[in-house]
Amino acid sequence: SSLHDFLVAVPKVENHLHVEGTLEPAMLFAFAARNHVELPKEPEWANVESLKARYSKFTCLDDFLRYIYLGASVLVKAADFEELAWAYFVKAASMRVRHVEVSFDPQMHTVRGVSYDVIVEGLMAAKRRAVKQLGMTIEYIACIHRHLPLADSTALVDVILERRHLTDGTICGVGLVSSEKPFPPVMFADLFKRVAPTGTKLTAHVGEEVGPEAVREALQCLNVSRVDHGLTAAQDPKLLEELARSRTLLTLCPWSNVALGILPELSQSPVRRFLDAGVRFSINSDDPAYDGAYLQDVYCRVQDTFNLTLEEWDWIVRGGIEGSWVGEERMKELL
Ligand code: ES4
Ligand code: ZN
Repeated sequence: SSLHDFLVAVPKVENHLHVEGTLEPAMLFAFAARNHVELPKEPEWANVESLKARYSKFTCLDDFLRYIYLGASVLVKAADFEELAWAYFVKAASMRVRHVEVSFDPQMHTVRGVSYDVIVEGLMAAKRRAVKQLGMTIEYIACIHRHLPLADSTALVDVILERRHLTDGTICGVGLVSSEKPFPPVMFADLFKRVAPTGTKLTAHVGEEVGPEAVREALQCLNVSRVDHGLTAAQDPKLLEELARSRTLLTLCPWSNVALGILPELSQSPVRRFLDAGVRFSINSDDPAYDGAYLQDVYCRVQDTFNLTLEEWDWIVRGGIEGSWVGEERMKELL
């Protein structure tokens, strides 16, 4: 369409991107070899092509999570995290992404003996390079894993607070990720209350597989200022009204929803409903190496499916910028 050139050229922000979700199979196998990490023996792990073929058949969030966990097992040294994040930043810059809010999953690595400090060392090195060499801005969001014992998440928050990473610019926000189904937001209310006084930004993955009640619960019990996915909010007109009134950003990942089997096809994404309700949302890639689409692809697929107008895209791109966690000066540059 005529908007294709615009969607390539427009400066972008990405509010919802997991650094572990940018691990391409080729890099996965290379890291496994150099770190002597054993991968599963199943035939789907034979090579890049067989693994990619399996990624194209995810059946649900938990099915995907099994693969991102296995993939992450090859990340061992600070240099691995640096190389992973740097490769993504280079790709993002080529898609005219000017600012990224990068989620990372400390517990995905600490559970297998990689220290929090090693992860952060690598990620911060990549950030310094991207700021200097690519002129991007980057903020990190540390995500708590809902499926692990609460004591494990408490220990993570202890370390983050001890390092003063929420106040020294290392980490900008705290999020909540992994299996949504048996782990309601209220379970993490006390933990979120502990980090809130630092002024850190708060978000949570909700309404991806669970209904609008999970979105309400995250807003009420966790006091999040943003909602990751929030897909099922579309089922609740009153909630949509509240989200529109409070200008809460939903970080939609429409292609991820299709890739994980949460939506049968892209046309089922409630993009139109959110636009009509005046809800602020952005379009994001989530886990592009696993979902098979980077931000530029997602923008184009959404356009091919919904044929949005320039005004509608302006609302979406502007929403991501105005809902982003950057200072006033940087926001003016991005707008
Ligand atoms: C996720 Cl733990 C984790 N990592 C990456 N993407 C996710 N989506 C939901 N949970
Ligand atoms: Zn996500």
